[in-house]
Amino acid sequence: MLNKSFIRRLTAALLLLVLIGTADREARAHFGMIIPSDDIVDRQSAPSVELDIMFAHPFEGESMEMAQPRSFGVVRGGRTTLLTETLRPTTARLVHDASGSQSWKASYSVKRPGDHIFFVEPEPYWEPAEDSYIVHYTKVIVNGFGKEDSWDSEIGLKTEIIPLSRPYGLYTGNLFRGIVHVDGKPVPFAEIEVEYFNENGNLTAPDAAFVTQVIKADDRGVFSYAVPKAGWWGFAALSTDTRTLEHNGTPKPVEIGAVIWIRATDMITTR
Ligand SMILES: [Cu+2]
Repeated sequence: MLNKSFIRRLTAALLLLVLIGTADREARAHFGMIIPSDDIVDRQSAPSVELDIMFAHPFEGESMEMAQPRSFGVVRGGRTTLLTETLRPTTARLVHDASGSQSWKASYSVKRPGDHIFFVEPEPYWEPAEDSYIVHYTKVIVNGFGKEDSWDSEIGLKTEIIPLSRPYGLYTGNLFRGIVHVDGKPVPFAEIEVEYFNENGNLTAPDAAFVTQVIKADDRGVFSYAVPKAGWWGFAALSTDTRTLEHNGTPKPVEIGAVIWIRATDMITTR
């Protein structure tokens, strides 16, 4: 027969496991994602760009439910075109998703030369593990037909990473630099989480610490990161909004993230 103290110790041990499990979940980084089918559109490639929009843990290959975004659009030549109506719901099935989560898809036909800055503003996502809402203002830049005119422009998101390195046509190993803004002003010593989109799930982190790389901006809000592998990389600069949002009648903090996705490509040996 089980005695009481054994049951008490067992309960305590189980509780501890649950707590460790929760802490582990909290530590994992969320990323708003916009992954285009290509970062460069030229005469050889298809003029239509397919964009996958989701909310996920990119390295671990797990997605979260994403409500219909508040806005989705593209800025080209200083003009904003809202494309929210073109979003189609789909189911993200990342490699470690137990079941698929709602995500979004769009296709955009690139007609004119120039830099196309795609952006998405999601609905606030309630994260019970962090007792906080999360809003990731996410962007990606696709170049059209070689005209490099505005990849470094600020498009006026609440919080935004403005690239200081051209964010396409990057080689593996390049140093990517950017500046973090909130309300149009630099954020000194901003914290930036960096994660690789482990799309096929064939990469394993040697330790949990490798999943999300963490860097800090300098006193002017400028950060840099040497990209170690070909593929898509996400940078999320995180701040706490001055506003709060109610959850079940209680005001809760809102984590705002400025997210940018870039792609690194290996050099090609022709012979
Ligand atoms: Cu999550």
